[in-house]
Amino acid sequence: MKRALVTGITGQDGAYLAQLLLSEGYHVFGTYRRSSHPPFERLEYLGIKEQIELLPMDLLDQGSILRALEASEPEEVYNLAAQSFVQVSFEQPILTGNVTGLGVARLLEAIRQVNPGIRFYQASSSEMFGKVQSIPQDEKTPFYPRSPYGVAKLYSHWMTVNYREAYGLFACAGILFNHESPLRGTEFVTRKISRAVARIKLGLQDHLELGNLQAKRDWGFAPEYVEAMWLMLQQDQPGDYVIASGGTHRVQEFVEKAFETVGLDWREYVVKQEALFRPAEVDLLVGNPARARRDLGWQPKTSFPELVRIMVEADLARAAKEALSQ
Ligand code: NAP
Ligand code: G4F
Repeated sequence: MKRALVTGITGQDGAYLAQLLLSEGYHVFGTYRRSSHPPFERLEYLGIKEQIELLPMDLLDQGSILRALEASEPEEVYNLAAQSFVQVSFEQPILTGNVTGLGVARLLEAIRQVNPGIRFYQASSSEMFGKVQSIPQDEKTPFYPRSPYGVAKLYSHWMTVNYREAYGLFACAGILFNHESPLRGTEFVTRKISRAVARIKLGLQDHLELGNLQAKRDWGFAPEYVEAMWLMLQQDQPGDYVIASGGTHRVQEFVEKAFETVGLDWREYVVKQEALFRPAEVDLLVGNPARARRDLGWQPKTSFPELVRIMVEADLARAAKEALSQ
């Protein structure tokens, strides 16, 4: 039985990746942070919590990283842990740099010390392209991050490349474009929208406050994107890959489609809120996943309208339960 350690298993991607690894017959270890309330909601939603061996670990604490590696003795480590919310990175840039940037250096050092034969996946981000230097973006596009989060991800990306080149680690960076699902955090724009649409439809909420509706994102479906992470670590050689849908849509299009799904006109409910605009914005992201298609045999399957529908329907089911409990 192969052994994998997933950091950030309590997040959206961690939950879906754990599900995939279990289905591939892995012994799955996952790390969590101490919290005043249990953070395992997503693993419970997928019905897999009991099949995972959970270990306490914080990317800010080197000792806890070493202990998690020693306890799990993994062949593969997937680093999904991060302060991952761009908006918060403007408010907490130092923390974001420490967790999302330096945290990866801590983990790479620990792997080098404990077992340099471990295969390592780093969750790099299309946010590193920021003010994009070409359209579409691929593995050769120069980076120009526009947020403390993007800058931190760029540091951890290059550390991953550097540990591969300097020490021969089997280290891969997946440069993933935005991927969403019913398990997306409610602070990210797609889930904020799908949740609000469902709650408005059922009379639990009367409006939705949003910032920049003109930004364009390349949105895909998260369960498909974690397959690409796994595929990267199954190759003969390590490498870096752009994972994207290849399409791009304005935030406003997501809003329109989501309200359309429940037969409402978005203009009657959406309120523009200046405070939700970012100090520096990423205006346009659209990725070219040709290398992943060629080398990994990976390609996206879920279309943009399907993604919106999946998310709104899941939130309608949640809102119906909420309405019943009131
Ligand atoms: P997410 O839902 O925000 O999950 C982040 C995970 O990191 C959570 O499990 C969180 O734990 C954990 N974490 C936060 N700070 C930590 C710390 N100091 N030590 C240890 N764990 C910590 O993010 P996601 O959407 O699943 O994304 C997974 C990874 O891919 C992240 O690195 C993200 O930056 C990157 N990424 C995401 C996308 C996307 O569109 N989703 C695109 C590109 C890259 P708690 O549950 O305790 O908060
Ligand atoms: O959903 P978002 O917060 O995602 P963002 O900033 O693109 O970051 C996500 O994708 C990255 C990959 O490119 C990941 F690395 C990162 O971890 C995260 O998963 O915002 C999307 C867009 C932005 O342009 C934002 O300004 O939506 C715009 N937006 C407009 N109103 C809003 C809102 N974003 C949020 N979160 N909340 C709003 O009310």
